[in-house]
Amino acid sequence: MTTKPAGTSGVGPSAAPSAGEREPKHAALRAELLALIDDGMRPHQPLPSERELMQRYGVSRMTVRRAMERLCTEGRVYRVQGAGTFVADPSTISKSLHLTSFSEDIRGRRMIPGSRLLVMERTEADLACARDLFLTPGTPVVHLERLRLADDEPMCLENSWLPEDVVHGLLDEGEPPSLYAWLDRVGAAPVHADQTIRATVVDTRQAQLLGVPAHFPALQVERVARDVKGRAVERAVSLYRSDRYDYRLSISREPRP
Ligand code: 16G
Repeated sequence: MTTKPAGTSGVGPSAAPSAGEREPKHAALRAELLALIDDGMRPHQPLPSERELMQRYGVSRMTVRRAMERLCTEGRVYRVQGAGTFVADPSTISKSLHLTSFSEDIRGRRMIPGSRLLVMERTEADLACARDLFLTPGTPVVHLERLRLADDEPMCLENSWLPEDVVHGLLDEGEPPSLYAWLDRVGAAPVHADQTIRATVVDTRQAQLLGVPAHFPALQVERVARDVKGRAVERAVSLYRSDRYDYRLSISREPRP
């Protein structure tokens, strides 16, 4: 572990300017903290407090918060209100309240995201799709069903429906490695989503695809994602293996009036 005395600027050797380019301090601190975690910290072990990190690395509270925020989004640490920040369990992918893609979640865990394409077709919006995507039933939509993999291991079975007029070109181009990166490229990146999370069990087909016994417990997440213009660009139903995923929520009590 590399530290700097309090009061000096920078967070370690990684913060040193290289070839004229200077890494932002929060990015350098994030790298330092990752090294600290990978260097032998155990899941659920507390990280040093904000104040301790400020002193140890000679950085501002804002820098510590930005680095922690990033690690939280990447699922490497989790926060417990009033208790601190803890090392996440690497055998579980923790989804936070940040809008992230599957690829980002998996890369954040230093695994390689992948997909097995099961369905990619033009179809017509059924009632659920029409309701969520604000379309008239029967409007053309593109349906994707993908088995999502991390280091080639099945993690999640994902169905997405997208209005065809938002994603024209997608069917011709073929399955993108990351749907959200593709949407970003065509100016329809999701920036807001409404989600419903429920417990369920998998049926025989889902069990086979996910590599678990039939009736294995799963988390089903329904997401309606909107782009910056407020257009509903995706309705998705993601079925996560319950042994590999959890959701972490940071909640607080509203001050009484
Ligand atoms: C996430 C989204 C899913 C989206 C996918 C895109 C949830 C509950 N679902 O899995 O709606 O289609 O990411 O991932 O988070 P990609 O960009 O890697 O294809």
